[in-house]
This record gives sequence, structure tokens and C-alpha cells, in this order.
Amino acid sequence: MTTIRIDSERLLADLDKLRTFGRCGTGVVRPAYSEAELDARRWLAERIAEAGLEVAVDPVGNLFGLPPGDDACILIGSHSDSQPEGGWLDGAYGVIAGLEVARASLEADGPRIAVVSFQDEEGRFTTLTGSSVWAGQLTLAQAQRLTDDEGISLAEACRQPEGLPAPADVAPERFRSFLEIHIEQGPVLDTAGERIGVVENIVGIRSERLRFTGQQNHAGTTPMHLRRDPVQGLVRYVNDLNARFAEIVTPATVWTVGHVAVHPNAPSIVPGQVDCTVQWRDADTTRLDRMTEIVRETASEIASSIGLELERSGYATIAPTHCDPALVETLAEAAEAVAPGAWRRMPSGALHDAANASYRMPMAMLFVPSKRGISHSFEEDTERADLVLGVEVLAKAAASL
Ligand code: HGY
Ligand code: MN
Ligand code: MN
Repeated sequence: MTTIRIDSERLLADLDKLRTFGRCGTGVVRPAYSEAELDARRWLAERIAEAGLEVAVDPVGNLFGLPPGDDACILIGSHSDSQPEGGWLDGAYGVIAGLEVARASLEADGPRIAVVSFQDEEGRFTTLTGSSVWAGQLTLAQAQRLTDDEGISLAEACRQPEGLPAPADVAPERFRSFLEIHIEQGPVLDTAGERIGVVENIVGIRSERLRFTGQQNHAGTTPMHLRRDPVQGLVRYVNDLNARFAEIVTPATVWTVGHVAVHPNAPSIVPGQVDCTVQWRDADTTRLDRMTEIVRETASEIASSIGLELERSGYATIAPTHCDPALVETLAEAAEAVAPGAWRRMPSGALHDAANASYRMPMAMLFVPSKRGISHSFEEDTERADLVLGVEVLAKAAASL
């Protein structure tokens, strides 16, 4: 079996460089198709070419580095777009780790390994947009019609950096397995003082946009009993959701109203409209189904009780997925060899492109600790020694595949 030697300086230098695109304090602002994301993708393509890999981009903006040869190979990667306020490692770590393992394997004449940076994993348009199109869960035409919170369509936003090859599909059949390394984005490893997580399953996610429309009016002259105030509606809605979910959830179930837009959002105006996004996650499909019913029944009841109009849109769903048992054992053996006793098997509460890859090939994931369990925040960080250790485990596993 080949030994793939990781160049830790090169790995960390590329991670530090990627951080500069859209840098904002200790974090990044690098949403899909933004100037910063285009610059990052252009630089990434240059690094892929310098590594001796063939650069390929697909029509939605997924960026691949392909090794010479035609047989199906291992694909390692993640995403390099960020949340509206993102950490420097979310996704970026997995892309640079994939690049480092792919080029180190090429240097060692090891297994053929490709790298990918998926587009819009963070859901400017929908959850895991780029890998959903690549895996065939969403057609390109469907994706192009999606709109972001400002109403801009993906078709309008989608731009490819100049100097890259013409976009062309990169078929999933070109790959035989998918590996993704990612920061945990939660507190488990950091609290336990462990350094590696071997992921066994990824939760499912559902989300929907809701629009409550009432009557915009004067905040001083409109008696309370005559108001049709969508902010009052939203407050009651979240309270009722919490009460009804409490009867069916487990401690691992999560739900979030993370986006709220009040119109016209002025202190002396009774709001006329509220847009919000509701998102819920669990490892069990039956529970997700029941939560979907509650999300919708509760919204309708609140709207009719206050005299609000209700519009639903943008329903998105990614099913719970399982990592390939054989790949999980390969990662576990590598973790035990490189970090004996300092690792654990665990679920992923965050969604990852690996979920979409699982529809087309065997997949598995590794985690490294997030300091204080923080992510989707400029405060997101991981010890540099942990970043290197994670890639050493990944390389050891890849060499044995
Ligand atoms: O939200 C998620 O789970 C992922 O980080 N986009
Ligand atoms: Mn991510
Ligand atoms: Mn994320």
C-alpha cells in the first residue's frame, strides 16, 4: 500500500490563502457567486492545475480537479462558499484537504484521487444546491429557477470566473467513492478532548419560507383589537411550534427560524408583512414528516386566527443518509492508527455535500474538533495541529482504498 505523505506547511498555507477571499475579521463572507467566491474559485483552479490535476467546472459552478487516467477514482472534497457570516474553515477545510491528498497521492504515485469544491452548499438558493444538481437530485433548470432571499434567481447570479474551461457536466460515474473531512461544527469532540470524529450518519433537513401578510397601519391610532399584525402572528407561531414539537422530538432534534424580514420594519408602523424561513432537522424520516405537518398546520391556524394571509414557498428537503459501513471501518482503522484512543464514531447534525454523494456512490466523513463547538460564526476555529492530524487520517484511509 502506498504511503501518501501530507505536506502540512502547504496544506496550512493554502488554507490561510483561501481565508483571504472574502475575509471579514477572523471569518469570511463568501456567498455563492459573489466576487469573493469567484476570486476564490479562480485561485483554487490555479492550485488544482499546479498540482497536475485537470481543472473542470460544471454548469452550476462545481469545481473539480481530476487525476490523469479514465478509471473511476476516489473523490474527496467539500464546498468553498460560505454562510452570509461564515467561519474560515466550514467547507474550505475539506476542499484544501482534498487538494492536498490528491496532489500528495499523485506525487507518491498512489491511488488516483480527484478533488471537488461544490457550489452553494450553504444554501443561498437551496440546501446543498451544487451537489444536489451534480448528484441528480435537482435538475439544472430547476436550480436556475431558485431565488435567494433578495429574489435574485440562480440563473441571474451564476457566473464562472474567466480563464476556466467551458462548463461541462462531470458525471458521478467517474468516481467510485466520496470522502469528506469537515470541522464538527458542534461541541462533542471539543468537550470530550478527542481529535477525530468518524461519521456514521447525517441527519435529514427540511425547510420552508413562510410569508404572513396583515394590515400595515399607524402604530398610534390603530387599536390593538383591530390590528392584523404579522409580527404578533410570528411570535405566537414560534411559541406554538415549540409547544407542539415538544411532544414528538428527541434531544437531538433541532428547529430554527433563522431568517426573518419585517416589512416595512419601522417603529411607528404596524407591520404589514413578515417573511421567515423555518428549518427542522432529525435523523428519522417519520419524525421529519410529522414535523412538516405541524409546521404547516400551525402556520395556517395562526394566520386564520389573526386574519393574516399565509403563503408558503421554497420547500426543501434532504433525506437522512448513512455513511458506507466499509468506508466507515476504513476511516476508523486510520483514525486508530494515527490518533489511537482519541477518536469516536458519531452522527452529523450538520448537512454536508456527502449526503448528496451517498445517492450516487459509497461515502464517508471525518470530523475534526471545533473550538467551543462554534460554527456559522466569525468565531469558528480549530487548532492547526488538529487540521493537520485530520488530513493525515484522511490520507491514510485514502491510501488503503
Ligand atoms: O447548515 C448546514 O448544516 C450546513 O453547514 N450548510
Ligand atoms: Mn459545511
Ligand atoms: Mn455550513
